[in-house]
Amino acid sequence: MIYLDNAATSWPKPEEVYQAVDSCLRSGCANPGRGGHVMAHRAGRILTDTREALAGLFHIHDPNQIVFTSNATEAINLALFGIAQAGWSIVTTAVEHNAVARPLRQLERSMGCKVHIISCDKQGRINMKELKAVIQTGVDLVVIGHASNVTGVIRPLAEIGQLTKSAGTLFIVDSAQTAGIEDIDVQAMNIDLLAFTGHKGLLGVQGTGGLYSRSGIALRPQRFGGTGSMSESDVQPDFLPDMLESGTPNTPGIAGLKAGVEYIKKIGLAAVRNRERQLITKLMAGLQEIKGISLYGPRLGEERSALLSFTLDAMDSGTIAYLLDRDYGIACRAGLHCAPWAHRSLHTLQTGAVRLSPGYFNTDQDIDTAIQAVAELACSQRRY
Ligand code: ALA
Repeated sequence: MIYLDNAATSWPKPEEVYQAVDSCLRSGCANPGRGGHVMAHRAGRILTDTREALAGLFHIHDPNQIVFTSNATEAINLALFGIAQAGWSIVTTAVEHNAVARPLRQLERSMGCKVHIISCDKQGRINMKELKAVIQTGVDLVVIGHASNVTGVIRPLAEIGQLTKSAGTLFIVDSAQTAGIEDIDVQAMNIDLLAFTGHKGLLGVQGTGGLYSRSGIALRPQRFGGTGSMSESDVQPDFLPDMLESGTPNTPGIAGLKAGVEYIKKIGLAAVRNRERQLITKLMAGLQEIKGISLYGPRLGEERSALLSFTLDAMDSGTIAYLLDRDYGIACRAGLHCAPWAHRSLHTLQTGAVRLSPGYFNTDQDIDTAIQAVAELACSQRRY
């Protein structure tokens, strides 16, 4: 199998991740914070160490400002529903994933919030003039993805964070496509809330993720219950991380996440990113020579994350993905990628697109094979 669906979930994982999950389950997976015995302490240590590893990666001073969630979607929900007040003005962009779009639509319905959607160009780049002007009108919150899961465009977080900081606006970042690949510095970028997932660039397993909130931001819990702390009280603790982490956590998954973060730190974020950039550049260069192909997102030579979406003239995107899988053993994702706003901006809402997303472990040969496969499908497309 040639796996080119890393934007959906990364695969394979480093050997260390498999071993960490296995070892946790076999020898250390008691309930963290819910017992005085050595195995419970060992499990608690896994959570603490993982928080510290993540804090180092994102330049977070206090690891307890990170709470674990089951994915980026849960983290974004916790951030938005935990902070928004009735009637708030919220700004986002026209290429966001449904993980942002749907909670915002719900906030419009349930809390009368007003959502302003900033336009993007054909590459998916934000209209920064419009964003600046809207922020200056005095909005409450800006929420954007670091990179689009459809176009691969990377957003200028530092510049946006400067605008929100100057205006006193809260800034939430969805880093689902970038954590573990792009540099993220919550201090330098003035990020107030950072949602991340564990199973993509961080090379961990599904069911892991988290939310960082800047010290001083009081999020309303969206889930209440046991935390292992203050068990004498039937009132939710008011301190982090316990306040937002009720219920037994995914300790084996978090052990895998720690191993993934440590692996990335060992290789170096820049080395991971550079390798992924090489692969996506090679893929783009090859695909753009194919007659009848339309490529979306930044052009060759422009910065993009390691994914690209394309369509072939007169060939359904689902059929392309099916044939890539069946005839060439290539795994990719076709359709709308849970991002109808992005496809509306690209005018691919009716057709969808095929997305190829290499990861750190892909080889040059994988990319050559993918280019050849798409070229053959393009030649044969009249048959379908
Ligand atoms: N959000 C993931 C994707 O884009 C699942 O495929």
